[in-house]
Order: sequence, then C-alpha cells, then structure tokens
Amino acid sequence: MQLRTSLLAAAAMAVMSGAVMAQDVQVVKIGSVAPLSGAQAHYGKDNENGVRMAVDDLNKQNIVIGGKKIKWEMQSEDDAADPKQGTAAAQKLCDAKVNGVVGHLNSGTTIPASKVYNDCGIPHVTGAATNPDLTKPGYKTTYRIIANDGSLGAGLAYYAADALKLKKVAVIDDRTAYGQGVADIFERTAKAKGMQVVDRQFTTDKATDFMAILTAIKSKAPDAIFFGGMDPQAGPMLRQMGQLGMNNVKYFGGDGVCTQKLAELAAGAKTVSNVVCADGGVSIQKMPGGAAWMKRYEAAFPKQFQLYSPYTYDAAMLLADAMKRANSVDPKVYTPKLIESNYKGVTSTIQFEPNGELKNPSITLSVYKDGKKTPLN
Ligand code: ABU
Repeated sequence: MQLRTSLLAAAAMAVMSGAVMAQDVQVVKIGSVAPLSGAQAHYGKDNENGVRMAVDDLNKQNIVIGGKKIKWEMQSEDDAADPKQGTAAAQKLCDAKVNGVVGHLNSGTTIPASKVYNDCGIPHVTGAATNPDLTKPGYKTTYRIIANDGSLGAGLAYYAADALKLKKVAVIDDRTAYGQGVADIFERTAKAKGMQVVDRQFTTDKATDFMAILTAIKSKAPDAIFFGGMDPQAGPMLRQMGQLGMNNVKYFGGDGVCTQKLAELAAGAKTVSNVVCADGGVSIQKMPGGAAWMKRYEAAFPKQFQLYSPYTYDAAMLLADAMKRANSVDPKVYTPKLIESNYKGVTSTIQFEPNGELKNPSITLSVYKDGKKTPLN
C-alpha cells in the first residue's frame, strides 16, 4: 500500500513538473522581411535562409532568458521590394508582436518601414539596405550591420580614378532609393577626383531593355559605366553592352550588382569580366569563421547563396544577444542593449555608432573571373 502511494506521488510530481516545464517555455518570434517574389526573390530567399539558420542554431543552444527556456521562431514576410508592401509587412510584424525584425533588404522598403517599427517599438536590423538616409531620423529601433553607400559609392570612384586611372564615366541609376543614392555618391566623388561624368541616364527596377540609354552613352565614349541598381537589370544591361560592342567599357556597381547570380543573368556575356563591384563588408574568406559558416549554409541551402545571408544570420544573432544581456525578450527592455552591442559575429565584431550605423565598416571590391565573383582585397 505504501509502495502504491509513493508511486502515485511520484507520478503526480512528474505531471506537475511537466506542466511547469511547459509553462516555462517562451516563444520568441524573429521577423524576416525581404522580397520573396519578383525579380529580386533570389536575394530575399538568401536573406531568409540566413535568419532561418540563426533560428535553428539558437534553438540548439537551449537559451534561458528571464527564467524561461526560449523557443525561437521565424516569421517571414514578403515585401516584393516594393515600398508600400514594405510598410504593410512591417505593420503585420508589429501586429503579430514579433520580438525583433531582420530587414528589410531594399533601402526603398527599409526607410519607410523604419518609422513603422519605431512607432510600434520593435527594433529592426538590416544586413542589406545601404542608403545612408536610413539612420538619419535617429530612431532607437534602427540598426545597420553593413557599410552604407557613402563607403560603397565613394570607394568605387576612388578605385576608378586612382587605381584604374579612368577619365570619363557615365552613370545610370534605377530611380530607387538605393540606386539613385549610390549613383549620386559615385558621381559626386568621381567629379571631386577629377573624372568627367559624360552622361547620366535613368531606368527602373523593372526594366530589362537598355538599348536606348546604352546607345546614347556609347556616343559619349566613356571609359566606364557606373550602375546604381540590382542584378536583374545589371545582367541584361551587360549582355546588351556586348551586343552594342561596348566590350572595353568598365562596369561599376555597388553591392546590388555584386551577386553570385550576375554572370548567369548576363547569359555568359564577355562584358561580365569588365565588372568591378563593391559590397559592404569583408569577403566571406576573410570573415572570422566565414569558411565554416559557408560550408554549413551550402549544406542547408545548396546553391542559394547570393550576398547578404551572413549578415541576416548575424542580425538575428545580434537581437538574441541583446535579449540575453537584458535578460528579457521584451523589445521595450532589450532595445537599449542593442546600441551597446559588442557581438563577435560571422561577418565582424559588431559595434554601433550612436545613430545605429556599424562602427568601422569595411568594403570589398570584386571582379568576375570566368564568371565567378572574385574579391580583389
Ligand atoms: N544595398 C543594395 C541593395 C539593397 C538596398 O540598399 O536597396
């Protein structure tokens, strides 16, 4: 009889401790926003993969915050690279009360979305949007962990003038916040370096036919074209430059053109070997732990790597790090910890300027050798 009572008591204890354990698990949702549809979906999928990988890694760490075991989840939203859909996605994540957001990818979506996040008090970290205007409002909820277009556009102009000794450049942009902004910075710096800007042309982030603007530029005989825009335009543009016999014209672009997919989108055009592009960090090979990280990424998401996933991985990890240091997953409590970050990520040791910009950003220039992106530095 006594044995039966003890067994019953032990069973009751087990049920009770199970109930306590279940109560002690807290779900933390990390929002991920990027274009998952349309011509830029390959960048967006890569960004989402980085967040998913971080969430999977966090779940393996059995993290306890505020006395509760954390179950990490990703809520992924598609903003289609469209500013209106960007603010709608941001509002959806606010309404879902996610604990933090990684995104967005495009400056044109991230800048208006940053106000939405500020208004609802949820921090967001972008590892891709590079327009310097993003941090100008001084929102305490906005962070960038990549170099901005001030570094990218100017760095390329310096390289064109100082290393390649180019004299005449033409500039094209896609009229987006990113494309226009980085092209303006390149143009301003090129002029300051004594280069002649012989033409400025515009297109859109939907266009694929550039024959008219390239023909106009060809008549001005530039040494190089700078394109402010993304690879769905840069690829066909390079192909059409080949068709117009512009085979000796260098082609500069910021991180938006600096993808693995560029050569494929140019359909094997020889002009790809004229590309010099800049992205806002060190190359994967030089990132602390970059090679090992890339091996794991490739195993999880074969052939999907483009550009920003190491940054979106770090962005998610950075949010988790701030929550751990605050011992709270409440955005009101942990957001002030973000500005104090000193996080050793895959991409770099992440610290912030008071406005949420990355401290000591690097840029890497790359060319394409046999169609493969190859860092110069
Ligand atoms: N940084 C280039 C692509 C994203 C953007 O800033 O629009």
